[in-house]
Amino acid sequence: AHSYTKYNKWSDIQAWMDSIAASNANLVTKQVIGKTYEGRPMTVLKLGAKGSSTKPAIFLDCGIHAREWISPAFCQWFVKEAVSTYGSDNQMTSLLNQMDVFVLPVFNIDGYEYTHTNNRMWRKTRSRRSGSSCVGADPNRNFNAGWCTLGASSSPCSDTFCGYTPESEIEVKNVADFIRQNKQNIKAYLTIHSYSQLLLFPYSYSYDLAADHSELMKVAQGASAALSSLYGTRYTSGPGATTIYPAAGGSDDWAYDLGVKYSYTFELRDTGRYGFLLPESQIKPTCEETMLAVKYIAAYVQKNL
Ligand code: 0X9
Ligand code: ZN
Ligand code: ZN
Repeated sequence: AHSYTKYNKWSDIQAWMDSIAASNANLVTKQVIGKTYEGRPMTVLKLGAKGSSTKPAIFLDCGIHAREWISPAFCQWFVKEAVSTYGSDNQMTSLLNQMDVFVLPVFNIDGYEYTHTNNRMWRKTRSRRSGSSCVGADPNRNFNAGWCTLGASSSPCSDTFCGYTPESEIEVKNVADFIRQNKQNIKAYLTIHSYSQLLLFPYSYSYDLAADHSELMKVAQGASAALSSLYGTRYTSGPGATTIYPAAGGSDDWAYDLGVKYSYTFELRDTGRYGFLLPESQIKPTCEETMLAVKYIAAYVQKNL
């Protein structure tokens, strides 16, 4: 059964999406953006007050990497908070009146399922190709942004395999197509990973500073301060290449170069004590503090439309 304070398996997340969309029809629409390699439906929940025409939007995804279980937990938490505080929380109400938030709760569903059934530490997709017995590519090395030039491997057996071509992974292609189709409206791209407590922004495929570096840094520092205000969790902000490591083919750099200025990668708790195996007791505090950072960025984007 589904619980916001447990790590839910895919079938429970699927049932939860049906149920939260059905019981909040004024605010939530389900949209399938394609299927995974193994045929699972990639479902985006569009959150926003209905009625008016197309609104500016934020795209939020979770679960690009299969073993980072706190990430899908956050997307579920975000949807819960959105529907339960719309109409009472002034910021959430104003946000969803003026903007839409597209939430993809699990990007790499096949990999996520595999971590529940076979190998808890799996990272990649589950695609296969004749010629190699190794399975999957790293979805966050498969976007068309300096693809496979830096911090990625061209070996199919590596955990950071960049894939055979940019967007060779169907999950990456589906998300990239969706963002391209909606790029006029999408003002921010937020992607949730773990772990290390970092708030990263472009670039990771290059040491060059982004054209919007100062503004991206200012917003990241504001968001980190908001996050820390709840329990004192410390975050570091900065461009990916120098703050974590150089690595090409990531979704954040790709979205930014497409024209989505506010492009951020979160690396949630912790800093390594539990790593990917973050205890379920930390789901609630992690999600509550992360909400403050995401809402900070959303408010900034909304104010600067
Ligand atoms: O290496 C990654 O893809 C991310 N770290 S993780 O431990 N979750 O795998 C960091 C991504 C930063 N952005 C880019 N490299 N574009
Ligand atoms: Zn990751
Ligand atoms: Zn809350």
